[in-house]
Order: sequence, then C-alpha cells, then structure tokens
Amino acid sequence: MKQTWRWFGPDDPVTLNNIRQAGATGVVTALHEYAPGAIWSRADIDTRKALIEAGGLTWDVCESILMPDAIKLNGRAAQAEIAAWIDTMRHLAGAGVKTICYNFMPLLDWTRTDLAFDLPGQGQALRFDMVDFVVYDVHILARENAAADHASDLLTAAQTRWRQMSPDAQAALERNIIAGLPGSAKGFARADLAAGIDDFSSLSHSDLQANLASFLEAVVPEAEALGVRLAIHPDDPPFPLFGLPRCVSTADDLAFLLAAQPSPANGLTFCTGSLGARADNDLPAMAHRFAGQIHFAHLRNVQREADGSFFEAAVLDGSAEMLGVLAALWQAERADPARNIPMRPDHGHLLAFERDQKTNPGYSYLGRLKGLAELRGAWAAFSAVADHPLTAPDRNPLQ
Ligand code: CS2
Ligand code: MN
Repeated sequence: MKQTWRWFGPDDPVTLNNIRQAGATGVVTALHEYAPGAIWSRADIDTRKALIEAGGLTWDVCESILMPDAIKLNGRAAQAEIAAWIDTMRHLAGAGVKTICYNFMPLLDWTRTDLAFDLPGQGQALRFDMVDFVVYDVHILARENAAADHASDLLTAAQTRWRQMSPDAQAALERNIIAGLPGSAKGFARADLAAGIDDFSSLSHSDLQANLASFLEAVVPEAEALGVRLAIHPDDPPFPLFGLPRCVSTADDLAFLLAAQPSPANGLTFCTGSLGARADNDLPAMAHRFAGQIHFAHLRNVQREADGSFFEAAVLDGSAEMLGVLAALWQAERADPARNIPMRPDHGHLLAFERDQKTNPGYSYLGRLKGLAELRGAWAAFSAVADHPLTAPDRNPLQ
C-alpha cells in the first residue's frame, strides 16, 4: 500500500511538508487551473512535478483529468474533446505520471447538502441529507416532474421542512449543492443547472454506459501503449441526482466498464466512501472481485441512514466494512509483490483548531491524518498476524 495524499497545489492550506509529516510518501494532484477539455501543457505538468519532488515526495496519481460533459453526452461524437483528453494523458505519461483518476458523473460532480454537520464530540463532517436534497429538487430548483423521482414519504417530509426553512437556509442549501466542491469542474448558477439538466434529460443509464464505452474504446489502447493505468472513480453519491443517470455506482456498473475494454490499462479507483453510500454494494466482495483492476484506492467511510442520507464517518466506524476491503487489498498485494497500490485517505472530519482555519471541504489536515494513521495501523496488523513470530502458533500471546 503506497500511502498518498491529495494536494490541491501551492494554494492548498496543507503544505507538502505537512503531507510528509502525516506519513504519506506520495501525492495525488491535478492542474486544477485547467478547464474541462483544455490540454495540459507538458511544461506545467513538469513544474508541478518538480515542486512535489523538491518537497521529498512523488507524484503518484493524477486526480483528475476532468471529463467534458460533451463526452458524457455524445460519446464518440465528441472527437475533439476525446483527442484533447488523450493529449493531456500523453503529456502526463511523458512526465512519468501514469495512474490517472477521472469520473463520469453527468453535470454535477460529487455532491453534499451540508459541509459542516456537527458530530457530537467528533468535530464536523460532510453530509448528504436526502430530505434536504428533495427540498432543493422539488421546491427550490422546482425541477419539472421532480416529485416523480422521489418516494412519497420523502416528498411529505420535504414539504414540511421546506415550509420551515428560512431564506438564508435555502440559500445555504443551494450553495452547498451547486457551488462545486474541491476537485469538481465548476459550480453552477441555478439557471445553468436547470439548462444542463435539460441537455441530459433524454440520456438513459444505458446511453451513458454506451458513451463511457465509446470513451474507453478510444482511450484505453492509447493508455496501454503509454503504460498508463486509468482508474475511474465511482459516482458520489452512487445514485441518480436530478433525474440524471449515473453509471459507475454498482458492481454491475464496474463489471460493465471493465468488460467494455479488457486491458490492464482500464482500471478502477476503489472509493469505499462513494460505493459505501449504497447498502446493496458489498464492498469486501467487490474489492476481492475487482482487486486485479484496482489501480488506486480512496479509503474513507460513511454512515448510512434509512432514508438514503449519509455522512462522513471515521474510517473504521461507518457502514462500510473497511477492514474487509483492506484485507482484500492486502491479499492482492501479498499475491503479487510487484503491486504497491496507491491509496489515499479521502474526506476527513474537521477537528479541533482547524475549525477556525481555511480548509477545503472534506480535505482537512487533522481529519485525514487521523484516517491515514488508522489505516496504516490496520494494514500493519494484517502483516503482523500473517508474519510476525509472535503470532506463530507456539508463541501466540493469546493462547
Ligand atoms: C472524492 C471526491 O467523491 C469522492 O469520494 O474522492 O473528492 C473526488 O475527488 C471528486 O470526485 C472529484 O472529482
Ligand atoms: Mn473518492
């Protein structure tokens, strides 16, 4: 397991030295100044890489090359956008950055309704509140036929909550949902979101899958020739929003995209927090099933609630069986010692004095440092149980 850390570049409140102190040896980053579809220059890539290496770290993963909506909407017809994506991939590979994360969520990237949810005695977390989301969809954005997409009990609860919601609370909810979160392409104004939803309104789940397959058909051969490992990130949350399809949410979705272009270059970012937001995703089983194609892992946890809401939990405390996933990754590396899967702690809680400082939502220092430490300890324990003389049958301290 290669311990990495997401860094948003020189403006990130977390410095490269902080990252080293957290115990990570690798960096996950992207040139976030580039808009979707723009070709990253080799010079800018080299400059970022030199900065990271001067900080005593390595640039292990690019997260992400943004995916223009034209590719999600039109598939192979978006030839210019696909060609530009390949050019950026080529420039990254030329600089030695050969694991590339991306996602295929139409219009909206990862989405939450609350960026400062208070956890008793544990700081603050990101949260997706399903009733608040329905309030926004049905009553604030007032999307046409939105009610048809939500269960009656949610509609009733949303009606009540909306009536009690102040204008300021409504404005805060809209900002959280559409203003764009770290790593996303951009934020929206309400009218732009409504227009974008219209653009995608005729797209079905299988249409989006077909467009992803077309993208992979064009890109995977080039990636394979370059020695690049593509690592698609799951949908977050892993279910449709605003009636828009999502096609990287379930084990079937992952199996489809891997089968679309069988190649070592066509792989996954196994994000336990994104996939774990669905109760029907058996994460340890999925990690075992797809272990050979997991090129990158995001390890975080979420606590699910009955109505589909969830909030970011401590890595070993949430609804997802983190130790089962770690065991699958540990066994995959044990089976092939050449593998050293880069992993990063994903979103972390906002803790202690950091609550008074500028942080990127979900990307605090203390919360991620705590998560990485717990993951490192669990990983070491697997090795100890397997190898340490103390656990040899005749010297097992527990016997
Ligand atoms: C995270 C995001 O959603 C997640 O699990 O990894 O922060 C991710 O970086 C976004 O998808 C950015 O595109
Ligand atoms: Mn993730």
